[in-house]
Amino acid sequence: MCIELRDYGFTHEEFFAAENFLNQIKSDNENFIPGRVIEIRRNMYKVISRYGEVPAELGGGFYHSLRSGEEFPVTGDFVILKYNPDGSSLISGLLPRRSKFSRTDFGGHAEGYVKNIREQVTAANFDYVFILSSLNHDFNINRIARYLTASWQSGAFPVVVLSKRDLCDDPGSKEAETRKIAKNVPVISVSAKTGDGLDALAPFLEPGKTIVFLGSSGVGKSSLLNTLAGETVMDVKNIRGNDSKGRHTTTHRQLFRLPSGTLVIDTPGLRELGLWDSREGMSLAFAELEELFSRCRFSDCTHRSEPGCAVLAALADGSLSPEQWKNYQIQRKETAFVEQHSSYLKQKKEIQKTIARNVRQIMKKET
Ligand SMILES: Nc1nc2c(ncn2[C@@H]2O[C@H](COP(=O)(O)OP(=O)(O)OP(=O)(O)O)[C@@H](O)[C@H]2O)c(=O)[nH]1
Ligand SMILES: [Mg+2]
Repeated sequence: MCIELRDYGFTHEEFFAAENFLNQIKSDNENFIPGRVIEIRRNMYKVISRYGEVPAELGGGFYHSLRSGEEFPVTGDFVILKYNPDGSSLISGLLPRRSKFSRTDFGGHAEGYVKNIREQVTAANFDYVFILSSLNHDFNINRIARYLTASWQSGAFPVVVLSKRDLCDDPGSKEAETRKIAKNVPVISVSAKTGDGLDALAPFLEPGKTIVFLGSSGVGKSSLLNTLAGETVMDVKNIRGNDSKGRHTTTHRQLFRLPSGTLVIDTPGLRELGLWDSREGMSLAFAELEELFSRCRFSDCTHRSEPGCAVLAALADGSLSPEQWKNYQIQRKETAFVEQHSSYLKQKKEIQKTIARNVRQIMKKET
């Protein structure tokens, strides 16, 4: 079997990154080939390569580079394989990611205090994030707002997909409510069951582009994938009747190629989305709100009671909703907390300080 990796989203960028990697390890061994991770179960990887789908595991050299700060590959990652035609191939390197979706892993949360919180990368190298939220009783605007921040931070473009349109009498009002918090983002309501609204997704279903489906359990991520694929590629289970919650049917992330040539990463529903490093994502998600800050009379305005406060004025004239202001404050607090408690982000800050210092030195020399 001969597969064109290009059909799996392998762009020129990744091609050159792969060449670069092979130059660095000084290998012209033709068994070193690029591939894309399409599924991970425990420690076993499934990687699509020019030889089709191959089973793979992490090579010893890769573990070595993990110690120096390299990350574990996730679904969607482009990797370098040491190809073994007779068994498991070895993943020897991870190519740079052009986007990644991260959440906070509170794994170190013990006895009431936080030991160490870490980044958990969910998926990589996608062009669009479909944030799915269902139009049934589980509709939750604050949750969409959190997903928007994390999606902007990922480096890809968010699209809000309101699912189960057939179960909602007035999808228009929910769409309008969502648009208020999802500025500059397409908001599309669809039904995977009847096919209603799916046409509006067409502009994003481009060949070679990758879309990651995110959202709580039971919102219909796998159902939408099945409908777009035209066949059942993922299991789907009924939600609970009493509270519309899902049953965590999908248990691991998987990448599929649709008949249109679009790649889709289906993910398990997240119980909660702890925001990771999200400062830039917040600035994009709340661009209009943050723009207000520059219009306050006092530069250190706390937006509580000061005269000439643009935020209070926007709240008073209705151009800023109290919910959105509350969302902003909660997310800002959470982001600050993560910044304080994560060693990675402390390092990032240190690097930023060094960069700023270097820039100042250069400026001094030039003047
Ligand atoms: N009426 C209706 N039901 C839907 C629609 N889409 C999904 N469902 C139902 O919602 C339930 C959950 O769907 P899934 O596709 O398994 O949801 P999921 O988001 O993949 O859930 P997890 O894998 O647990 O994260 C199933 O009973 C589906 O049949 C829709 O458009 N209309
Ligand atoms: Mg699913």
